[in-house]
Amino acid sequence: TNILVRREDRVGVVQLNRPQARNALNAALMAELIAALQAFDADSEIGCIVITGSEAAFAAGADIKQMAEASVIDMIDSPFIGYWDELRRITKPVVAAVSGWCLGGGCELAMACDLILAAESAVFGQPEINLGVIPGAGGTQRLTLAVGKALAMEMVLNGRTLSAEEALRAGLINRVYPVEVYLEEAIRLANAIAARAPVAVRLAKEAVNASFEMSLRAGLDHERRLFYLLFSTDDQKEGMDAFINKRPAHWRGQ
Ligand code: DAK
Repeated sequence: TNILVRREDRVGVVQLNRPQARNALNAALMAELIAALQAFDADSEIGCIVITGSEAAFAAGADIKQMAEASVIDMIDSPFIGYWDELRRITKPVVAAVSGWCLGGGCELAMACDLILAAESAVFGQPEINLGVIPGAGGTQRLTLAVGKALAMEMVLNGRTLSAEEALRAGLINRVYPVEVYLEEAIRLANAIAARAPVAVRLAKEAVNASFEMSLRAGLDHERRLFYLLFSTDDQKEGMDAFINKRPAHWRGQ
């Protein structure tokens, strides 16, 4: 009831759908979102996933009304936390298509995706400081890695927001489009990724994400092992044969 799910060729599209609350991420929405992402992740017809919101809001953060009276134990015991861990376990690429407000947990959700495409109307921020708290799902970590300490400090300490153009310049997002076409463009990009060799795409995502969590030495070793692993796939033989024989490759995902 809190999301809409559809397919566009080989792309699974999940639309956050709590317009009355600017798509605030309550536990029910997060449960539905994770279930939809896991279903697409397990579906061999799907090669890439898009998460989007409405034109007015991608998501205005975690649901403040649901959190307001919580104790520390309520927060620790809440299934809400676990849903964010599940997000990191999705193996297929996920594209965030962002328009309007993208704040707090909404910005953290977008940053947990692999690519972010935005409408010109998008506004990114971590305004938790205005509520007497700090970001809790990556807003001090992924944001800092993406935009650097100077800008991250202004956003986290003082609630500074970024327009889509500023976010693009800061390296937070991939591309900006007019609001009329941002979702179409996100689905187009997702379909282009979905048309590529499926196993290589998943391992490529894993390797890039590993760079955030490993030393350079360990990351290079990890990358090399994944590279070797791909020589056990039919798609590696197909891709290289197709190049040599000047023909398009036909990927089988095996
Ligand atoms: N939660 C609950 N309701 C929200 C909401 C939110 N985050 N944002 C908006 N709403 C509700 C409003 O209360 C209002 O409801 P009614 O009064 O109509 O019942 C309705 O949506 C429309 O909002 P506005 O009237 O305020 O609409 P405007 O267009 O004037 O303003 C706005 C839109 C997005 C600028 C404004 O609503 C706003 O500032 N919203 C709050 C933004 C915010 O502070 N976000 C950060 C929330 S804290 C964690 C994971 C995640 C998190 C933490 C930990 N772990 C895994 C540990 C995340 C924390 C957060 O995101």
